[in-house]
Amino acid sequence: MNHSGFVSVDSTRIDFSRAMSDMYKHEVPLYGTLMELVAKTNECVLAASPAFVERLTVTGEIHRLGIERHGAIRVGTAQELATLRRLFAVMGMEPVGYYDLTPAGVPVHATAFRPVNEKSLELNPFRVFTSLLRLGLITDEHVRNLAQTTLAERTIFTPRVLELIDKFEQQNGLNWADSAEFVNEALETFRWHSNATVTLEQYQSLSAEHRLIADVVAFRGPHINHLTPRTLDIDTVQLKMPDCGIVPKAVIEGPPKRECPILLRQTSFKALEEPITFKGQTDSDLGSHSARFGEIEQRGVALTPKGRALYDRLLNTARDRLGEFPNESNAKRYVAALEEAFAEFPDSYDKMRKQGLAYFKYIPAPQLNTYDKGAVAKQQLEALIDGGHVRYEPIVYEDFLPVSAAGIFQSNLGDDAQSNYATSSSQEEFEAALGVSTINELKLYADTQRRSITKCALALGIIELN
Ligand code: OOG
Ligand code: NI
Repeated sequence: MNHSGFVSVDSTRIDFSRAMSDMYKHEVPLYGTLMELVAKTNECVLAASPAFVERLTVTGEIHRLGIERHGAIRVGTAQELATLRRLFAVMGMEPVGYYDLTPAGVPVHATAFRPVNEKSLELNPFRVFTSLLRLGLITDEHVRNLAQTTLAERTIFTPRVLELIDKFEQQNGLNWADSAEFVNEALETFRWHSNATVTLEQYQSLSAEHRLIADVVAFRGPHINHLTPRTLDIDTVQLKMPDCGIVPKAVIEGPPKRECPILLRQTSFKALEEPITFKGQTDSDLGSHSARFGEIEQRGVALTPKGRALYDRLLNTARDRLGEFPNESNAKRYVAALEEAFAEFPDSYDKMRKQGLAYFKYIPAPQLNTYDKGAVAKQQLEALIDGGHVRYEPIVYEDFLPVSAAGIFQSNLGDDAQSNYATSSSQEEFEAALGVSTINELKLYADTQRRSITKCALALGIIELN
């Protein structure tokens, strides 16, 4: 609590992410099983590598290991998205990044609401990948009208949460009791509803246009569709899922396995088929819908624009070589193509740093005090690193990857959900709906790196360091 009597936005986010996790584990027990497998695997990795434990301790990450890293929702209107922005702001989560999934055949564009500063990320990195359906891409006029009128009739927020958002904005904070009430009320928006707002026939026509459209339009709200814990060994978890009765998607998205992980690798279990009562039906054995799944992620170092361009080029090379979307039947070939293509990406932090491919945080080393500061003052960063007076750690990538995200969507929607949209990306349209611009994620990493260099300079008594 700060001097104004308000709780910090971080503490509201911590409470919310815990409440969301409890709700999801209760709603989707298989997700709880996945969490246990992840926790066990993480323990094994830590037990086998004290050096790794030390690194995670230095960067403060050891404390946030067991916390889910992200969840995802999909909404249907600009109004819903704009209000979600205000709701997430109460928890210190801001829209970072713009992701267009349309080129990959999924008619949405998205952002991730997440904490932006280092301290907040360390306290709780929870973020929500939030997609907005692009209704304009629905070519069938009847279906488009049905989607629009159905969405216009729903309110995905409780009246009380809207009052509390107003109060937060007016006061610039919430007290403890309001924050607790906010968490409970906000949770309602993300709850699962087994009653659809449309008839089975309407559901089928929405679904025939794209399964995602049915998922967004046919329900009272944007149910959380997955939560994602962090694993330290994604390959092992992927391999062991079937032993625990979990069916994983065919391939791990993102870069191949490496010594020094980059960006983000993700995999998920297939969405569950769940019973639904459609409008006009009296029992639940007449219909079903699949939307909810569990995902895991393993994060590596954030890449600079140069590193990202190299990543994109190598990923495209691997995909071109495969010649089709990765799936069960070509999974082995895809992994081989990825490994072959990524042999070109330097696999050491030292090389990535020297070639300007990734972002790092610089830390003054303890032996600093024994050094003659007058002499240091004239030195540059590289010399200080070589001399052991400054060390560096990779800055973890906190964002998402559009090709990977499309792969996660796709595997949970079924292969028949592939569409081709002849359209260009529309960041302006998305930001107009959101009501603000999205934050450029690359700038955040560059700022973190720059701040760490400034801190080193201060500790060393140097005016400028480059
Ligand atoms: C979101 C899929 C994207 C990720 O981790 O890349 C995502 C969705 O299925 O709604 O969560
Ligand atoms: Ni995800």
